[in-house]
Amino acid sequence: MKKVLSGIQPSGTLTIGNYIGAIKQFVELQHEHECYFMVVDLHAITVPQEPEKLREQTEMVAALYIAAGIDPNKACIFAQSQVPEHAQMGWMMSTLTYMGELERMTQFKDKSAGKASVGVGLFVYPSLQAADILLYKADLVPVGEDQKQHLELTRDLAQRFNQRFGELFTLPEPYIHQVGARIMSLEDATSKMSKSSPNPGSFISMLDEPDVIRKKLSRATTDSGREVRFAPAEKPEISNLMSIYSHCSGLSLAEIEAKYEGQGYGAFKKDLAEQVVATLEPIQQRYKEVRASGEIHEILRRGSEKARETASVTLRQTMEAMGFLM
Ligand code: ATP
Ligand code: LTN
Repeated sequence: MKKVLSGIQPSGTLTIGNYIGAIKQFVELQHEHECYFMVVDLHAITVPQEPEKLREQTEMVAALYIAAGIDPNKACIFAQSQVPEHAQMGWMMSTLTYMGELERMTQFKDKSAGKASVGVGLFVYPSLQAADILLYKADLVPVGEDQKQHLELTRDLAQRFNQRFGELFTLPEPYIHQVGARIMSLEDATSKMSKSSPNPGSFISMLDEPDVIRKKLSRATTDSGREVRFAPAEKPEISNLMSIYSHCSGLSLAEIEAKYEGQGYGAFKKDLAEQVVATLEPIQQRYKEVRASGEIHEILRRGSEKARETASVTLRQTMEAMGFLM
């Protein structure tokens, strides 16, 4: 059975981009693979977080995993900080990473741009991500397009380790959907939809009320013209909305084009809003039930116990190979 691992930062309320780019794949993969899905709270603090909010958001991400259909009895759901091996392995990986490699990371460049002071944690973020993946010797890592570069670094580090200290790590493969791997902002189709954007009109949160979803989508920018056609270079805004439509409805892009032929953007956007509402409403309902059940802490505790069984063995193998006293 192949091993699957991924994580989402508790840095805000998850967006439909996180759902389409990541969680939807998690749900599909859990049936035939050994899965580990983390809430990467150690990664979230690479930009300032308020302590109370961080706690709340960590529980929220875990509850959204379950509400979206991840079964905690099938997949291991845990918070990264509750498995201390991640921080330890992160240090090992940072000593194998070159400054130049981290300087080239576009996520670092984007998140540090224009900031007066940038934390060191944001810079070494990808080394910790490599540690997350290698601790479980994961084969597949379901992520959105923006994470491809971090996955390439993870493979390079695994290979570097194996060459220097002996074969230990599996080289993980990114698992990225063709459509919807990069959902763009509703206000600016040149930037990625992001949960930590200060501008709520730019994203649809997984917990937005139906009327908020309708309003945000009716205001979403669309390129001039009226033809509903998938052409990302030429019509980035409508193509982005079509990707969301396709994921929520199950229709292919060609089927959507045929359905709205000659109808203009108005009808399309209205139906899109209903598709998104129909996708998120049942998740929101289950989310309320999961939060009310008070079971999240126990699920995360069990998850971290199970994760540590694997992570502690790999950390030991790693440290032994590197020459630490055992
Ligand atoms: P932040 O804005 O706090 O940096 P984010 O919204 O970009 O966060 P992450 O926690 O960094 O989300 O990402 C979690 C997962 O969701 C990753 O696999 C990432 O690739 C995916 N993802 C995030 N945003 C999008 C998007 N707009 N389209 C597709 N996938 C996305
Ligand atoms: N960097 C990822 C989050 C992340 C992750 C991981 C994803 C941290 N560790 C391990 C896959 C596997 C992001 O989404 N920004």
